[in-house]
Amino acid sequence: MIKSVIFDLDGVLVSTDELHYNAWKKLADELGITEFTKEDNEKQRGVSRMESLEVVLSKGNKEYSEEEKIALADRKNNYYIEMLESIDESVILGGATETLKMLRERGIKVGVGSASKNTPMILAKTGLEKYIDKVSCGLDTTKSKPDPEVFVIAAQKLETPHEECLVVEDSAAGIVAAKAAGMKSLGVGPYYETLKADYEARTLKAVDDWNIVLDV
Ligand code: B16
Ligand code: MG
Repeated sequence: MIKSVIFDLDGVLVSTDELHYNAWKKLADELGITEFTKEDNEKQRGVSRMESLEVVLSKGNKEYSEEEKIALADRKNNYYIEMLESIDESVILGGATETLKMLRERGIKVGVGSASKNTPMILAKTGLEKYIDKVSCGLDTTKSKPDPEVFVIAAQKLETPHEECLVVEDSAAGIVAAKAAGMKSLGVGPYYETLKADYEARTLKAVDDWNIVLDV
């Protein structure tokens, strides 16, 4: 039986992907990269900030040093944080709050396992933090998904054996990471049918039977 559920953040509990896109687009425009599109933004789903920067730079033809790349990623993050200042509960995805409340009522622990270093700010701004027991995010990790590190740290904090953890993810890299950690997975989001998760649903609201997913 599942004792802890570990949620990815962006694309699962909240929809901040549009803000990420706008911040990267602003940086791309400043660098004279006009080819960066929403389609490229899909490749940034669930991947780290530095890997996301590479997606943007691959659309231009200039080489940057490591130092310059760090400065560019910082610049984008400042734009993103500025945008995060004005978010509220309206960015919470359908069914997320209800699902977190339902898990609480069932006595199941709730964790977050996200690549984002801005996780604490997003959880505070949306008010979701009151439903979360433990957070593992980009501030805790040295490796990004598909490495299982972020979920392994979440399970440690939740004090739950891996086989009793369920990971909820919207990215293929996240599902690979969950499997590598020996955890069950639920794939959601626009690509849920292609993620190869143990269970799948378009959104958290669309999960048919939580008893099956939670192995009750
Ligand atoms: P930050 P998740 C991921 O969040 C985003 O999907 C991805 O687009 C972003 O690059 C990554 O966080 C890092 O975010 O720049 O805020 O540290 O899906 O893992 O919750
Ligand atoms: Mg995600």
